[in-house]
Amino acid sequence: MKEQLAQLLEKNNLQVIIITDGYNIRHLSGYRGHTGMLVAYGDARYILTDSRYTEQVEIEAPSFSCIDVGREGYSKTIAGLLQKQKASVSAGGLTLRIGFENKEISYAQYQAFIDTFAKELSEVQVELVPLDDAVNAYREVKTEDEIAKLARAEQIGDDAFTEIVKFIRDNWENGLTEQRVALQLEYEMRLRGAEGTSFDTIAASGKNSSLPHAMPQPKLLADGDFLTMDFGCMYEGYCSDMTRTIHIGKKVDPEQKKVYETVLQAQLAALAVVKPGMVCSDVDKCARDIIADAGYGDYFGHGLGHSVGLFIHEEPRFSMKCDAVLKPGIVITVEPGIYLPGRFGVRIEDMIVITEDGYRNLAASPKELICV
Ligand SMILES: [Mn+2]
Repeated sequence: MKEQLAQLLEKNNLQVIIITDGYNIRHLSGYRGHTGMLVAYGDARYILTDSRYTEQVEIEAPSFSCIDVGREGYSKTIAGLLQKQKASVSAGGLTLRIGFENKEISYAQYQAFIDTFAKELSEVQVELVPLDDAVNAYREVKTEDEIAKLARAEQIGDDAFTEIVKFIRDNWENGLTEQRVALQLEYEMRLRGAEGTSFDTIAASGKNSSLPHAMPQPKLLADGDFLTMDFGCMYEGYCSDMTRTIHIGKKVDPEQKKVYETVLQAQLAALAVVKPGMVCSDVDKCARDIIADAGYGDYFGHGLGHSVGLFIHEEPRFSMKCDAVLKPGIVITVEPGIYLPGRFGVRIEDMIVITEDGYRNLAASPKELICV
């Protein structure tokens, strides 16, 4: 199959493409530094960066030529490269169509492109062409190698969860804060080879658990609390994501039990319909209907899930408005929740990979309610 950059140039009828999104640069070239731009035209492939990263580019993206933009800056360096390209297109009286990542670059950077190209390439017509999601689309279906890294990242999360349950069981009665739980989770993941977290770790107990994206507080875990832990790590640049809600103390009140069971049934029902060909919004609806039927429809506001890869939130998503169709190789979360304001919340999340005939769950941690 043709190289993705060549496809992007051809499909979008571009003479030049400028990639500014760090994850897309990594995907297309291998370069992991987040400072730089990728520029491609014809057979030319460049990574532009500054002196801090030039050696890294040579190691990670050996098939690209590295240019240190130095004091000249990005726009002028690109204009300099395009002088050659200009000669070949202007002969035919064409417009130089330059694809750029309109959803990613800043207004200031866009303005710098416009001004610099107008000045430095004044003899040709330059057209900046927004790429929208054209590059991201290539990241939706993961390769075997990417799936292996995502699976390893999720496994590190599973192992950290096993450890954290023991840690909480042994320590909560002597005083354990949400912040301490978050720290311990991160420590356990790092200990197992994680490069870092894939997002800010959530450890939310009692009333705080009704906030889907709560920040860990110096609040002590208390008897009767639900504790929601949503966490993930980076492994070789790939993210993991999982959530488990456990109960502090042995006495679960009937409504806590009902909410937990409803979220679990919603998650299992969604998983049961997941396979290639399913429309994402239909999978979301499957979980949402169960939560609504139990009377909690107003308390599940977010989407059912999101894809995961180099970045923690990718497309497609399990949401009411996503009409994408599932394909083998998509790695996506399934994470219904119910959040009762001022009271408590529950979320259960697995990360799965779509296979030829269904899915494989990359998370292995138990989902029956754990009471510590
Ligand atoms: Mn998630």
